[in-house]
Amino acid sequence: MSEGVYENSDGFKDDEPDAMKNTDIDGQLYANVRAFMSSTRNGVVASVHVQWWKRPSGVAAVCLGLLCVLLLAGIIGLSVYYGVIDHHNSTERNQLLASYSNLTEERDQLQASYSLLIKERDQLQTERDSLSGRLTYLKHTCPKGWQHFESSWYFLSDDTKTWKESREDCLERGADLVIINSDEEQEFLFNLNKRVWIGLTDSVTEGNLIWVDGTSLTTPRYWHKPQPDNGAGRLDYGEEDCVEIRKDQCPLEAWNDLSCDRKIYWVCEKVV
Ligand SMILES: [Ca+2]
Ligand SMILES: [Ca+2]
Ligand SMILES: [Ca+2]
Repeated sequence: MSEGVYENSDGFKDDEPDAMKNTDIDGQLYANVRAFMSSTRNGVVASVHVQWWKRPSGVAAVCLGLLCVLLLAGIIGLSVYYGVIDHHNSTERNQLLASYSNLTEERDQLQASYSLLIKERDQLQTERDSLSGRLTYLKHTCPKGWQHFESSWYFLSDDTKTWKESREDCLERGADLVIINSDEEQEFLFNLNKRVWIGLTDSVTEGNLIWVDGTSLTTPRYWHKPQPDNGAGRLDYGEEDCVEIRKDQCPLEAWNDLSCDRKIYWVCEKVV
């Protein structure tokens, strides 16, 4: 710095004091700046102001200042960083708390629904047991005038009607003329010891015997030979299209086709 000053020393007027000419820039720079400022030699003033940073104390001040700035920037950066992190964590924590609250509410609702379903299940089981008991009771308790055999109820009439009238009576009772499904059922009906109509006819198509539920006659069948003969051509018998169980035959050979207009007893069957 002193060198720069001395390079311009020729610019000083001869009548200026020696002290001013030999000014110790390092020690008294600022004290003499005003004196230089008042000089018309601006080049000297500019040189003094440009070179102050070359002093060690100035460099140290600059470094210290930069260090302070860096430290301040670091502190600010860390503060901002942790502030952002804290804000982020706080937001996540709030979201987790909200989710936890929602899950807790849903869990409580599910528990309430589960309890309600358990209660309804218990009620349905109770109703089922009650209905099952009621059904068992009804299956073993025939209405008045009916007989229970295996899985059906049977009504034996105490008067006589044509086949068609007999079927109408059964239908009014919520049943139909009996359909025979087994040897046991055939024997049960034979043991009633009456001539009775059963639910079998070929009135629609001669020779095509069908039950009242619309099914064709297959096995078993319990004809008394040579039945069915459709009247055997005798005019006094007429057309024989309806089937009876005769009481004077063998239990498993007791069927006979008969004129549907004859009036005999009948048996209704209700499957339970
Ligand atoms: Ca039957
Ligand atoms: Ca016939
Ligand atoms: Ca016959």
